[in-house]
Amino acid sequence: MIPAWRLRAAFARRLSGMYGAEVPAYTTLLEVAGEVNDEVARRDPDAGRLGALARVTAERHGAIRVGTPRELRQAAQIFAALGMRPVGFYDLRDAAGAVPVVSTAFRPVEPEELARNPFRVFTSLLTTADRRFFDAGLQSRLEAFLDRRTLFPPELLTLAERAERERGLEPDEAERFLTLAVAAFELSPEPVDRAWYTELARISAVAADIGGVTSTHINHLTPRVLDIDALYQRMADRGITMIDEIQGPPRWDGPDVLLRQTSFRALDEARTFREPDGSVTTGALRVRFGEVEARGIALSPAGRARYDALTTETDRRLAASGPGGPARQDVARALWEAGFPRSEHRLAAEGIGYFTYEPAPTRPRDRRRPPADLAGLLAQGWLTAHPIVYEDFLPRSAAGIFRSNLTGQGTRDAARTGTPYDGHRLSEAVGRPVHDPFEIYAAQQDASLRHALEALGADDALRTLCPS
Ligand code: OOG
Ligand code: NI
Repeated sequence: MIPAWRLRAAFARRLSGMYGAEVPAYTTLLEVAGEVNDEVARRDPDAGRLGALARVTAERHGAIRVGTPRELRQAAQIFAALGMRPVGFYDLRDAAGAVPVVSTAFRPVEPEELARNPFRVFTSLLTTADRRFFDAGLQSRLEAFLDRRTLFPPELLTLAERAERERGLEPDEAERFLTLAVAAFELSPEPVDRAWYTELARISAVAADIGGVTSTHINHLTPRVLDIDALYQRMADRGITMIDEIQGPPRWDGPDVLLRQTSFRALDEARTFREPDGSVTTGALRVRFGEVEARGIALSPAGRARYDALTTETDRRLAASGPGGPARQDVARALWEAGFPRSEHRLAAEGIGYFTYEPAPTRPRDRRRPPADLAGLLAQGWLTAHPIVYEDFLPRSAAGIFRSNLTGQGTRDAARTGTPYDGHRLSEAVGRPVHDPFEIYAAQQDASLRHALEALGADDALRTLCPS
């Protein structure tokens, strides 16, 4: 029996092989990411602090987009076979350069599963009922088109159900499952209906990418790198233009938190089109791109609020200084130096970041009793804190990644109201609970803290820090 995590690791590997064969710039990205990771591992004895090098080297995320709740449920079934569950709700319809989708990310949830292989897939659902984008007539033609297509063959879904039920597959079934699953995310050679695709592209390139064709595809695959600034420079040296900025927190000498990402734009790929007169022609579409990311420490809601406030203040200062002013990174760095905890220790003590806790190996041996607050427990050497890696995404960065790959602004009627969507409604669409990422990190942190305090016999701290 091949367990879910081996299926997941094999799926990520095969998808990466397929993508590299079809998108050469992705192969360059992997080479450069590998070089940079090896260099960081050689120079920095702490390189493995946010994930063992073996995990980081194999680590990827991908992204897909689907059109209907039915398709989303089927995708969820395939990911369930791989031990991946929906986590987080992202609404990208309101961000600058809005796109008509709501999203979640399928990923492993348990720490041991993440350590084995953390493969995740950012998955977006087209919001066909959103009147800001689609009028009633277009909505019904779009939904009719989507209802007629089959993204995932029945055999694939049957194998996925079995894999989920039995927590794995026999080797020959696993082979069949993986072959079908990778094929379902390849770019289809099927001719694209020119008139239909163009009609949707006038509204949004994302709407056309999802609803203008009869299949789905992985639109990017993202390796993880330990020094994203070095990678950015080296890609430029190799002649591959990345988007203007690295998204997310600035580079600074405090702790790495959340997620920093950058991408190269989608490149022209030859496609066949069916023209309105019925003839088949060749042309090009830009739908697949490449991205790379550096991951940092997961932040608590308080930490996230601090991050959001710093981002807003960075925007405000940049807007105030106008064109030709300082670079975003420099403005952000100055603000971070003044307004964000500069050490892991302070991130933990202030409840800004998530950590797992253990009794310190060299804790005080005198008769002192452990204090009842986290700052004291850390400062006096009772506990050690190990950072929990951020395993999720950032809506603003995601919108930036979408936007950088759109041609044209599209059209959106801001005067109309959108269909309300939240994590709960998305759970109904997926047919499975969409997990709250904060709850996952907090549960891991709290369990480790309780365990550590019990081992120390720190009763006062247990009562204040772990009330049950
Ligand atoms: C997904 C974009 C979001 C990320 O890393 O934030 C994303 C898409 O383009 O479909 O992958
Ligand atoms: Ni991405």
